[in-house]
Amino acid sequence: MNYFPNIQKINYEGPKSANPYAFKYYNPDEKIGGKRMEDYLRFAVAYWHTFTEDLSDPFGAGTAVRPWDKFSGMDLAKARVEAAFEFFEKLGVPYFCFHDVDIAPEGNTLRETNQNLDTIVSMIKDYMKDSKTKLLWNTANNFTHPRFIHGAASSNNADVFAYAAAKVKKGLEIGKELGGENYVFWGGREGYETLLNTDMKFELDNLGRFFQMAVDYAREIDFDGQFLIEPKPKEPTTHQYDFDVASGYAFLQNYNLQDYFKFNIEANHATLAGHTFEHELHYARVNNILGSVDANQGHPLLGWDTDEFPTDLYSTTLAMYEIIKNGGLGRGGLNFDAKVRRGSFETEDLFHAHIAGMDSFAVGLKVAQKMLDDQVLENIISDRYQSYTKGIGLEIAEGKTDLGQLEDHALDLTDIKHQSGKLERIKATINQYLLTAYSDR
Ligand code: XUL
Ligand code: CO
Repeated sequence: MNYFPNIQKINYEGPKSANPYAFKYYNPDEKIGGKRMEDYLRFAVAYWHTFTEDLSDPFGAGTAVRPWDKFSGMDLAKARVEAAFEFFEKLGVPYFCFHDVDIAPEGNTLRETNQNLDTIVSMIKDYMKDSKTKLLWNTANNFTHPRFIHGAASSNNADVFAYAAAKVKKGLEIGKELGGENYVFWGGREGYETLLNTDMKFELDNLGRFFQMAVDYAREIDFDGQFLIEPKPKEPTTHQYDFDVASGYAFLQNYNLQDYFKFNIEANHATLAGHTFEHELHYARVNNILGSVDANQGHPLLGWDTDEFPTDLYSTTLAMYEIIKNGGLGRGGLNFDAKVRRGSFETEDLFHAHIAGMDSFAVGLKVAQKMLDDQVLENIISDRYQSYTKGIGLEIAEGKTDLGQLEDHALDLTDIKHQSGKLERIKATINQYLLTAYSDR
């Protein structure tokens, strides 16, 4: 069956193309920094936003018009698989991601749910044989169903802890079956609403035990996907335990799990935490725990997770700067955890949205690489810290000083010289790089 009959394969046509169904900047075979763009960016389509999402919001019903809407139950799940692989093929995307509930309907028992999953997973596996699109990661949805009302691994109810653990067990088996490169934990309900009825220490200990069991089971079944924690500070719970990368890293270290996990960093989650996207990427990079990225953007005027497709070139440039400095994302990728707006309800909008996102990150990659080649920020930063390259500064940096020695240095200091941070000049330079990266065409 042909779900997108009016759309042919999306090709690169260059910045002057007026064809809405062409890439203007994403050129998979173009080499940037010695690597093919496709291999650098490792884009993934998020099953939930592209094939399951109906675009409903808290005030209104879904608006999405999708050619698979006429089906229901397992027929719908199968139609979505067919549509998904046609979409991947036409977009030429190397990866996809899903939650268990995205690909198959839940049954009355977990046993039934797992049977549904088995049917769809074997169908996906068949489709993957003839497709270049691979599984970037899968995950268990331990947040939507009402059973997770008080959390999953952090629930006060032991039956729910067991249910969530069983779903992760199945998820790891599916990840292994489909050759998933990573396995994600986003703790949707792993947090709390009020301390008035919460034993935080016990919930955190349980969360630690839960992750340890997942690590042990992956080892038992020989699943070698990279484990990723996806931090988010709030929504749906008021206080999420994995608030941001720094708090997630502290948690992992507390429970001796730091060797088994990296982080899946989502732009909109970063801004919800009061950080920039690049802050989270940078923090993870310098601690060697940058695993993968959920590529989207929030709305600057709205304080929740709007999951918009990334189109802000300034942000994609600074994000790609971090990713290049990280030496790429390894087994990770750029997953479009992004949904079209409620008003963009036509099927074709799914293509426009992904083209926009892929082009935006391609621009980011190219501009960031040029800036790195010219050592723009590196020179600014090394100049800014030059006081640590000689004299007392060098001794501090080499760990050779103590408070007494520093007091000797400081007691009679009267003339401390500063240099300007030059932020405006730096931003003007970045604008120049952004505007000239394609001027040679
Ligand atoms: C929710 C979110 C999830 C995770 C996977 O904000 O980002 O879709 O990416 O569970
Ligand atoms: Co996400």
